[in-house]
Amino acid sequence: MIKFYYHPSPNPLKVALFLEEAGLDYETVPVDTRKGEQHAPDFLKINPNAKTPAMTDGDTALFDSNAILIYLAEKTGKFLPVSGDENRAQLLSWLMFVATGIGPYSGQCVHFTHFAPEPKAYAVNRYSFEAERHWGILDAHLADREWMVGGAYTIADMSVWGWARAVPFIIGDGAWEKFPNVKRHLDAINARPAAVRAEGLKTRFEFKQDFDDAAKAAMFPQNERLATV
Ligand SMILES: N[C@@H](CCC(=O)N[C@@H](CS)C(=O)NCC(=O)O)C(=O)O
Repeated sequence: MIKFYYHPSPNPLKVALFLEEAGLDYETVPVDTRKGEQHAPDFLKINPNAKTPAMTDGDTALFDSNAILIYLAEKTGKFLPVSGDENRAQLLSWLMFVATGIGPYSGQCVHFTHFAPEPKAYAVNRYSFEAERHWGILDAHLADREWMVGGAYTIADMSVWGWARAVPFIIGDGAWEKFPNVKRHLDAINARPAAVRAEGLKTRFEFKQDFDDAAKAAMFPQNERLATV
């Protein structure tokens, strides 16, 4: 039985979508990152990086959303072109573009725009510029195609979906006027029953909502050093 370590945020949502699309049997284990559960010793044995998502499949443990998507796609033979297919090279390129560009720049943009202390103008400018640039590349790519790669719905689309849901929070006012093709792609996936079920997972658990000092200490452990500088 697959155990899926989950928090209702962009990277875990990609994996929830795959599990639902593929109809796999799985147990959801909530990891409340605002309570610091990502730092628990038992969780660190599965993901030493102390982030969600993570997964166990029998004796196999794995972490990082895009690694999990590839693993599940290979395990099931779904949503990933076979080795040697030209579309597989394209898919891996776009998947890594989301993993190393869309995700980190969007995450840092949110951090500096919404949570960092002043002064932050330089950091906000850098990360909002890079987040917009990355979403602009995706928007242009989606302008003349329905799905990310090869005319079929794949794990590249699922990976984009995890973050696309948060675009208004990342980019701010007028986000969807800037990225209409990303919005069309998001709406198409949102309309899928598996996406509705993946989004609905959060209603099964009570995650901490307060972003109080304890939550900030759990999620931004670097701030501890500021007190001593
Ligand atoms: N590269 C990782 C990033 C994982 C990540 O940043 N997860 C966030 C949720 S989207 C998290 O668990 N944050 C809690 C923390 O930073 O303490 C992946 O794609 O899985």
